[in-house]
This record gives sequence, structure tokens and C-alpha cells, in this order.
Amino acid sequence: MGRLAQGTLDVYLVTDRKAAGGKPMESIVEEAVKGGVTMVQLREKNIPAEKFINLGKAMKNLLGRYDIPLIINDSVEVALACGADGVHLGQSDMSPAEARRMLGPDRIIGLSVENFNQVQQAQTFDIDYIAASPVYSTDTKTDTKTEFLVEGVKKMVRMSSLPVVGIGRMNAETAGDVIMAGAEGVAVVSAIIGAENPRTAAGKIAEVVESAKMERAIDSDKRVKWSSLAHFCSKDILWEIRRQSFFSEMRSGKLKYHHFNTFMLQSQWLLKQYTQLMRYMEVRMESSDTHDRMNAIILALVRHLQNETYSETSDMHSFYLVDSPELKPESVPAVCRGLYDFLDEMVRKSPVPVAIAAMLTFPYLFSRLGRYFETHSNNESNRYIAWVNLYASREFAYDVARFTEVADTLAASSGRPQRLQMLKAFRKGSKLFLELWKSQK
Ligand code: TZP
Ligand code: MG
Repeated sequence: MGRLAQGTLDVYLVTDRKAAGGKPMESIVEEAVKGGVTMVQLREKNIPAEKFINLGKAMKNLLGRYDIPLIINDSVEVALACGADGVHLGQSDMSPAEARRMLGPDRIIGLSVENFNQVQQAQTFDIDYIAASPVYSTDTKTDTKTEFLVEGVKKMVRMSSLPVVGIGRMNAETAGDVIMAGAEGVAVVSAIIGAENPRTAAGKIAEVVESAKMERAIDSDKRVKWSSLAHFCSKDILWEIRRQSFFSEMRSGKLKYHHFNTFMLQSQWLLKQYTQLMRYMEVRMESSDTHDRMNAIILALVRHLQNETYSETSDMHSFYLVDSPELKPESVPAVCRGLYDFLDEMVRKSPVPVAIAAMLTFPYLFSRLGRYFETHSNNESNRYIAWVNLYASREFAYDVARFTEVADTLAASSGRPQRLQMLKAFRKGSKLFLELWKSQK
């Protein structure tokens, strides 16, 4: 991974004191981050360097808690002094080459481009993204030159091997087209900073960006299998699970057993619900009017998952749990319920292909994590090896492959809207699965 992790440019918040209308910037930014902002630029004009540095330090401290990168506008000196993750340069600021020399190889550098010559020139710099400034003219910054519009963004994306973000009147209405044009993200000032509720505003924009990225993936190449798109659209989530301290401690064997025990109890509860939902899928398939080959394949799969996969996984849980009593209904945590409610809704109310896509999420991610664990740790002395042995096993990989193939076949005979629905279900399931990992403390 480079200096920018996948998804970091999605919703790029740029601060502006005027747009905040007197509200404290830190609380606006914190709310926006909770809503889904993925990177923040501190943009201050006409303040002494010392003040800028202090604001930067406070912001870095805040964003560090959420693992969100902080970018400083214009000034490399300020960025260095406050320990920011990078800098954003305009055409009249320090040259990107000089900035790279001062910042070293690890920090993020972004550059605003105002015409296509600058896009071309930007390709020669060791920088991380360019910002199309502006996509639309805006009251927030009135000294801009020409609007790129969506067509201009499209052209820029074709010309650039660097990721492009759109800036200038980006909001929940305008962001989708900019992403569909190929941009990696949108940089937003007033639509979030000036919003009544920055958290909701950021959440809406994040949803639009996420959804447009999935649509873009669907349209990219008809020959690409649905499961490759699903993987591509959820890679960032898998990365985030791996970055959780719970997972890395498990991997290094340092995790306290009582934490793992809690996780096992929750996993066992989820497995039970999951198996019941598979039983429900079976009933759905049995009562369906069409009894074609596909129907038979799905039936065989859901029966296999209910029986063999259930008992193997349950055995692994029991190995760790010995005689621990099951979770009482009142002590099932909200994250588990959230995951279950989502799957339940999908299985009962969505078309079969969408339900299958949602149900695939869980085993798919477990399988990925198991294989990652197996290849990235010293497993001989790890007490969590039985967990790995199951999820990294050939049998489990085979189940997941079979499941994936069913999803691919169903996707291949679905129209675009349903393929998109399948992707969305898979990503939503992945996000809820991430929440489960995040909640293990
Ligand atoms: N650079 C180009 S447009 C702009 C900047 C900083 C301001 C964008 O503000 P808004 O409120 O998101 O339109
Ligand atoms: Mg500037």
C-alpha cells in the first residue's frame, strides 16, 4: 500500500473558519469523522504560523484517535511542526519537488490543478493525488479560474495516473457524477462544515461516494466476475479488520484469553443464527416454483453449510469454550444483533441472489482472515491456532469457493440493478462484520 490507503480520498473534508459560522472547528470535524469523513485538511488563511501550528497539533491529536490522516494547507513548515500526515499545495505554493525533499518519502502531498497543462506536469512529481480545482465555481473560494465540470474530471482522470479528487461545490447531489467520472473522492468544505448536522451531512456524502464507486465497478468490465468486484469493493474493510488490535494481538498470540472467550461466545451465537437463516433459505428454495439446475445447486450448498460447516465450526468454538455457558439473549451485544438483523432482513425479503451475496460475506471474510493469519504469524506457539486451522483449511476454502461460484452464477444472470444490489449487500455485510471486530476490546 502506498501513502494513501484505499478509500482515504473518499470524503476529504477541508476546513474553513467562515463556513463554520462561529461553531468550534474541532467538534465539527469530530462529528464529520463519525459520519464518514476519510481525511481532513486544515485550511487556515492569514493566521500567524505559530497559531496554525497549535491548531494543527490539536487537530492531529483529535484525528489520531480515529486513525484519520491530517493534511495541512499550503505550508510544509506547519505540517512538519505539528506532525501532520501531509500537505496540500496550490500552484503558487512551494514546489512539490521541494516539498517532497523537506517532508521525506512517507508523507502525503496533494496538489491543486487548474488546467490540463498542470495535470500533465503533475504526473512528473512524487505526489499522491491531484485536486480538480474547481469542478464547479463556489462562494467558498472566489479566486478560482475555470470550472472543470464532470467532463473535465473525466478527461483529467484519463490523463492522470495519480488519483483525482474533485473540489468546488461538492455535496450529496454533485458527488456521485464526479465519482462516476473516475474521481477517487471529493473534497468538501461548506456542505459539511456549514451543515446543521455535519455528521449526517458527511454520512450522506460517504454513502453517495460508496454507492457510485460500486456502480463504477459494475460498469467497468462486463467480463470481470461479480466476486472479483465484491472483493475489490470491500478490500478496504478487510484491511481495516487486520489493523484492529484485537486481530493483530490474536495473530501474535498476545491476546488475553478472556477477550478471545467473549469473541467465541459471540461467534457461536452468530453461527447459530446464521445456520437458522440457511435453513430459511432452504425452505425458500424448496417452495420456489422453479426447480432448475441452479435451484438444486443452491439447495445442496445451503444444506451443506447447515450441516458440515456448522458442525466443524461449532466444534472449533467448543474447543475454546469447553463448558462456558451460551450467551444469554439479554447479553447478546448490539453489534451481533445488528449483523443478524441485516442478514435476517436480506434472507427474508431480498431476491435470492441478493440474499446469497449477503450471506456469503461472513464465510468469505473469515476465510480471508484465516489465510492471512496462517501466512503472517508464527503459528506453532499460538494458542489461537485451532481458529486459524479451521478458517485457513482447504475444506473451508472449498466451501467458500463453492458459495462464491453460486453467487457468481446468480450475478451473471442478473441485470445491472440486481448485480449492484448484490454488491451493496456484500459491502454492508462486510461493514457490519468489521463492527464486530472493532467492538472486541
Ligand atoms: N479550492 C477549490 S474550490 C475550494 C477550494 C478550497 C472551496 C470548495 O468549497 P465548497 O464549499 O466545498 O464549494
Ligand atoms: Mg494554497
